[in-house]
Amino acid sequence: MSLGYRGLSGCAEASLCFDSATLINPMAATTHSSDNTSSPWSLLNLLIGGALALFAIYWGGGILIGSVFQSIESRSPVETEEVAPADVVAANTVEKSAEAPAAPAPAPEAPQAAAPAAPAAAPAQAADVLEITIKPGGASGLEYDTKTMTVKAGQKVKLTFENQHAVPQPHNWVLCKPGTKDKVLMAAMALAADPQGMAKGFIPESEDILQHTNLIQPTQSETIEFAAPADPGEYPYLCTFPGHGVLMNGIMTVQ
Ligand SMILES: [Cu+2]
Repeated sequence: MSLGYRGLSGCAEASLCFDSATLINPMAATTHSSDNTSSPWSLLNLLIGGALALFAIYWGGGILIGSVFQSIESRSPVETEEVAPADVVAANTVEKSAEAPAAPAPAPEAPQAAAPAAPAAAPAQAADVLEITIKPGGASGLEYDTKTMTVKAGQKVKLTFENQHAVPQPHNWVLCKPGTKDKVLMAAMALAADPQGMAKGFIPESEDILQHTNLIQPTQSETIEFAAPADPGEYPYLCTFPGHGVLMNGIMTVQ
Protein backbone atom coordinates (compact mmCIF):
# COMPACT_ATOMS: atom_id res chain seq x y z
CA MET A 1 0.00 0.00 0.00
CA SER A 2 2.69 2.25 1.12
CA LEU A 3 4.57 1.46 -2.09
CA GLY A 4 1.51 2.16 -4.08
CA TYR A 5 0.97 5.26 -2.08
CA ARG A 6 4.58 6.19 -2.44
CA GLY A 7 4.25 5.58 -6.11
CA LEU A 8 1.14 7.64 -6.20
CA SER A 9 2.61 10.17 -3.86
CA GLY A 10 5.72 10.12 -6.02
CA CYS A 11 3.59 10.81 -9.00
CA ALA A 12 1.66 13.29 -7.07
CA GLU A 13 4.80 14.79 -5.69
CA ALA A 14 6.37 14.86 -9.07
CA SER A 15 3.35 16.53 -10.59
CA LEU A 16 3.11 18.71 -7.57
CA CYS A 17 6.74 19.42 -7.75
CA PHE A 18 6.46 20.26 -11.44
CA ASP A 19 3.33 22.24 -10.85
CA SER A 20 4.91 24.01 -7.95
CA ALA A 21 7.98 24.70 -9.91
CA THR A 22 5.84 26.05 -12.72
CA LEU A 23 3.83 27.99 -10.27
CA ILE A 24 6.89 29.28 -8.47
CA ASN A 25 8.75 30.31 -11.55
CA PRO A 26 6.75 29.88 -14.71
CA MET A 27 9.31 31.71 -16.78
CA ALA A 28 12.13 29.59 -15.51
CA ALA A 29 10.11 26.47 -16.15
CA THR A 30 9.30 27.61 -19.64
CA THR A 31 12.84 28.64 -20.29
CA HIS A 32 14.04 25.44 -18.77
CA SER A 33 11.73 23.35 -20.91
CA SER A 34 12.69 25.43 -23.91
CA ASP A 35 16.37 24.89 -23.19
CA ASN A 36 15.74 21.20 -22.74
CA THR A 37 14.10 20.95 -26.17
CA SER A 38 16.41 23.47 -27.90
CA SER A 39 19.41 21.20 -28.37
CA PRO A 40 17.68 18.55 -30.48
CA TRP A 41 15.45 21.08 -32.19
CA SER A 42 18.27 23.44 -32.93
CA LEU A 43 20.15 20.61 -34.64
CA LEU A 44 17.04 19.77 -36.62
CA ASN A 45 16.52 23.42 -37.37
CA LEU A 46 20.13 23.62 -38.45
CA LEU A 47 19.67 20.63 -40.73
CA ILE A 48 16.41 21.98 -42.12
CA GLY A 49 17.90 25.44 -42.42
CA GLY A 50 20.97 24.03 -44.11
CA ALA A 51 18.84 21.96 -46.42
CA LEU A 52 16.71 25.00 -47.22
CA ALA A 53 19.84 27.05 -47.76
CA LEU A 54 21.28 24.40 -50.07
CA PHE A 55 17.95 24.16 -51.83
CA ALA A 56 17.78 27.93 -52.10
CA ILE A 57 21.30 28.03 -53.52
CA TYR A 58 20.49 25.19 -55.87
CA TRP A 59 17.20 26.76 -56.89
CA GLY A 60 18.54 30.29 -57.11
CA GLY A 61 21.64 29.13 -58.89
CA GLY A 62 19.50 27.07 -61.19
CA ILE A 63 17.38 30.07 -61.99
CA LEU A 64 20.46 32.22 -62.43
CA ILE A 65 22.24 29.69 -64.63
CA GLY A 66 18.98 28.95 -66.38
CA SER A 67 18.40 32.61 -67.06
CA VAL A 68 21.96 32.97 -68.32
CA PHE A 69 21.49 30.01 -70.62
CA GLN A 70 18.12 31.34 -71.66
CA SER A 71 19.65 34.70 -72.44
CA ILE A 72 22.43 33.01 -74.40
CA GLU A 73 19.94 30.80 -76.15
CA SER A 74 17.67 33.75 -76.77
CA ARG A 75 20.59 35.71 -78.12
CA SER A 76 21.94 33.02 -80.38
CA PRO A 77 18.63 32.58 -82.19
CA VAL A 78 18.55 36.36 -82.64
CA GLU A 79 22.00 36.20 -84.15
CA THR A 80 20.97 33.41 -86.44
CA GLU A 81 17.84 35.38 -87.23
CA GLU A 82 19.99 38.39 -87.97
CA VAL A 83 22.25 36.27 -90.12
CA ALA A 84 19.32 34.64 -91.80
CA PRO A 85 17.83 37.92 -93.09
CA ALA A 86 21.33 38.95 -94.22
CA ASP A 87 21.56 35.72 -96.17
CA VAL A 88 18.12 36.35 -97.51
CA VAL A 89 19.09 39.90 -98.38
CA ALA A 90 22.31 38.63 -99.94
CA ALA A 91 20.35 35.99 -101.77
CA ASN A 92 17.88 38.64 -102.89
CA THR A 93 20.75 40.85 -103.92
CA VAL A 94 22.29 37.99 -105.81
CA GLU A 95 18.94 37.25 -107.35
CA LYS A 96 18.46 40.91 -108.14
CA SER A 97 21.98 41.22 -109.51
CA ALA A 98 21.33 38.04 -111.42
CA GLU A 99 18.09 39.56 -112.62
CA ALA A 100 19.81 42.84 -113.45
CA PRO A 101 22.15 41.27 -116.03
CA ALA A 102 19.19 39.23 -117.19
CA ALA A 103 17.32 42.47 -117.91
CA PRO A 104 20.09 43.94 -120.11
CA ALA A 105 20.22 40.59 -121.89
CA PRO A 106 17.26 41.52 -124.10
CA ALA A 107 19.04 44.80 -124.89
CA PRO A 108 21.97 43.09 -126.66
CA GLU A 109 19.37 41.37 -128.81
CA ALA A 110 18.79 44.68 -130.53
CA PRO A 111 22.46 45.04 -131.58
CA GLN A 112 22.47 41.33 -132.45
CA ALA A 113 19.37 41.91 -134.51
CA ALA A 114 21.02 44.96 -136.06
CA ALA A 115 24.29 43.09 -136.58
CA PRO A 116 22.93 40.67 -139.18
CA ALA A 117 21.47 43.66 -141.01
CA ALA A 118 24.87 45.35 -141.27
CA PRO A 119 27.31 42.46 -140.71
CA ALA A 120 30.83 43.86 -140.88
CA ALA A 121 30.91 47.52 -141.75
CA ALA A 122 30.15 49.80 -138.79
CA PRO A 123 30.70 47.35 -135.86
CA ALA A 124 34.06 46.28 -137.25
CA GLN A 125 35.27 49.88 -137.40
CA ALA A 126 34.10 50.53 -133.86
CA ALA A 127 35.96 47.44 -132.67
CA ASP A 128 39.06 48.65 -134.47
CA VAL A 129 39.31 51.78 -132.35
CA LEU A 130 41.61 51.12 -129.45
CA GLU A 131 40.41 53.06 -126.43
CA ILE A 132 42.92 53.25 -123.67
CA THR A 133 43.31 55.28 -120.49
CA ILE A 134 46.75 55.85 -119.06
CA LYS A 135 47.43 57.29 -115.62
CA PRO A 136 50.48 58.00 -113.50
CA GLY A 137 51.47 54.87 -111.63
CA GLY A 138 53.75 53.62 -108.88
CA ALA A 139 54.17 55.12 -105.42
CA SER A 140 55.78 58.32 -106.70
CA GLY A 141 53.55 58.74 -109.73
CA LEU A 142 56.72 59.13 -111.80
CA GLU A 143 55.84 56.28 -114.12
CA TYR A 144 52.89 55.28 -116.26
CA ASP A 145 50.46 52.68 -114.99
CA THR A 146 50.50 51.33 -118.55
CA LYS A 147 54.05 50.61 -119.67
CA THR A 148 53.22 48.64 -122.81
CA MET A 149 50.42 48.71 -125.34
CA THR A 150 49.94 47.01 -128.67
CA VAL A 151 48.11 48.40 -131.68
CA LYS A 152 47.65 47.41 -135.29
CA ALA A 153 49.35 49.46 -137.95
CA GLY A 154 47.12 52.37 -138.85
CA GLN A 155 44.63 51.51 -136.10
CA LYS A 156 42.61 54.32 -134.66
CA VAL A 157 43.60 55.08 -131.11
CA LYS A 158 41.56 57.01 -128.60
CA LEU A 159 43.97 57.66 -125.79
CA THR A 160 43.05 59.39 -122.54
CA PHE A 161 45.75 60.53 -120.19
CA GLU A 162 44.13 60.92 -116.78
CA ASN A 163 46.40 62.68 -114.32
CA GLN A 164 44.96 61.11 -111.18
CA HIS A 165 47.53 60.22 -108.55
CA ALA A 166 48.17 60.67 -104.83
CA VAL A 167 51.27 62.69 -105.75
CA PRO A 168 50.02 65.70 -107.72
CA GLN A 169 52.40 66.61 -110.54
CA PRO A 170 51.95 67.79 -114.11
CA HIS A 171 52.57 65.15 -116.75
CA ASN A 172 52.15 64.57 -120.46
CA TRP A 173 52.20 61.68 -122.88
CA VAL A 174 54.49 61.95 -125.88
CA LEU A 175 54.81 59.28 -128.59
CA CYS A 176 58.12 59.20 -130.42
CA LYS A 177 59.63 57.50 -133.44
CA PRO A 178 61.41 54.22 -132.71
CA GLY A 179 64.82 54.67 -131.12
CA THR A 180 64.43 58.39 -130.40
CA LYS A 181 63.39 58.31 -126.76
CA ASP A 182 66.72 59.48 -125.35
CA LYS A 183 67.01 62.19 -127.98
CA VAL A 184 63.57 63.57 -127.11
CA LEU A 185 64.39 63.23 -123.43
CA MET A 186 67.50 65.41 -123.84
CA ALA A 187 65.54 67.97 -125.83
CA ALA A 188 62.95 68.06 -123.05
CA MET A 189 65.68 68.58 -120.44
CA ALA A 190 66.90 71.56 -122.46
CA LEU A 191 63.40 73.00 -122.20
CA ALA A 192 63.77 73.03 -118.43
CA ALA A 193 66.15 76.00 -118.81
CA ASP A 194 63.83 77.63 -121.34
CA PRO A 195 61.64 80.38 -119.81
CA GLN A 196 58.97 79.25 -122.24
CA GLY A 197 59.42 75.61 -121.26
CA MET A 198 56.35 75.48 -119.04
CA ALA A 199 54.30 77.37 -121.66
CA LYS A 200 55.38 74.82 -124.23
CA GLY A 201 54.37 72.05 -121.88
CA PHE A 202 58.01 70.89 -122.02
CA ILE A 203 57.23 69.37 -125.39
CA PRO A 204 60.23 69.88 -127.65
CA GLU A 205 59.80 70.98 -131.23
CA SER A 206 61.02 67.79 -132.79
CA GLU A 207 60.10 65.75 -135.83
CA ASP A 208 60.77 62.69 -133.71
CA ILE A 209 57.57 63.39 -131.83
CA LEU A 210 54.56 61.78 -133.52
CA GLN A 211 51.73 62.41 -131.08
CA HIS A 212 51.34 64.07 -127.73
CA THR A 213 48.96 65.39 -125.17
CA ASN A 214 49.42 68.80 -123.60
CA LEU A 215 50.96 69.13 -120.16
CA ILE A 216 48.15 67.88 -117.94
CA GLN A 217 47.74 69.38 -114.51
CA PRO A 218 46.85 67.15 -111.54
CA THR A 219 43.24 65.84 -111.60
CA GLN A 220 42.93 66.94 -115.23
CA SER A 221 42.74 64.68 -118.25
CA GLU A 222 42.95 64.91 -121.99
CA THR A 223 41.85 62.56 -124.74
CA ILE A 224 43.63 62.48 -128.07
CA GLU A 225 42.67 60.49 -131.14
CA PHE A 226 45.12 59.49 -133.80
CA ALA A 227 45.96 56.76 -136.24
CA ALA A 228 48.69 54.40 -135.15
CA PRO A 229 51.87 54.51 -137.22
CA ALA A 230 51.66 52.57 -140.48
CA ASP A 231 55.04 50.97 -139.95
CA PRO A 232 55.28 48.15 -137.44
CA GLY A 233 57.81 48.66 -134.69
CA GLU A 234 58.32 49.71 -131.12
CA TYR A 235 57.39 53.30 -130.52
CA PRO A 236 58.49 54.75 -127.19
CA TYR A 237 56.28 57.11 -125.27
CA LEU A 238 57.34 59.25 -122.35
CA CYS A 239 56.54 62.20 -120.12
CA THR A 240 58.71 65.13 -121.18
CA PHE A 241 58.29 67.06 -117.94
CA PRO A 242 61.92 67.63 -116.90
CA GLY A 243 63.32 64.56 -115.20
CA HIS A 244 60.18 62.43 -115.54
CA GLY A 245 60.90 60.63 -118.81
CA VAL A 246 63.76 58.60 -117.36
CA LEU A 247 61.23 56.45 -115.52
CA MET A 248 57.96 57.68 -116.91
CA ASN A 249 57.97 55.93 -120.23
CA GLY A 250 56.62 52.93 -122.12
CA ILE A 251 56.47 51.20 -125.47
CA MET A 252 53.67 51.15 -128.01
CA THR A 253 54.16 48.13 -130.20
CA VAL A 254 52.73 48.55 -133.68
CA GLN A 255 51.99 45.23 -135.39
CU1 LIG B 1 55.55 63.37 -115.83
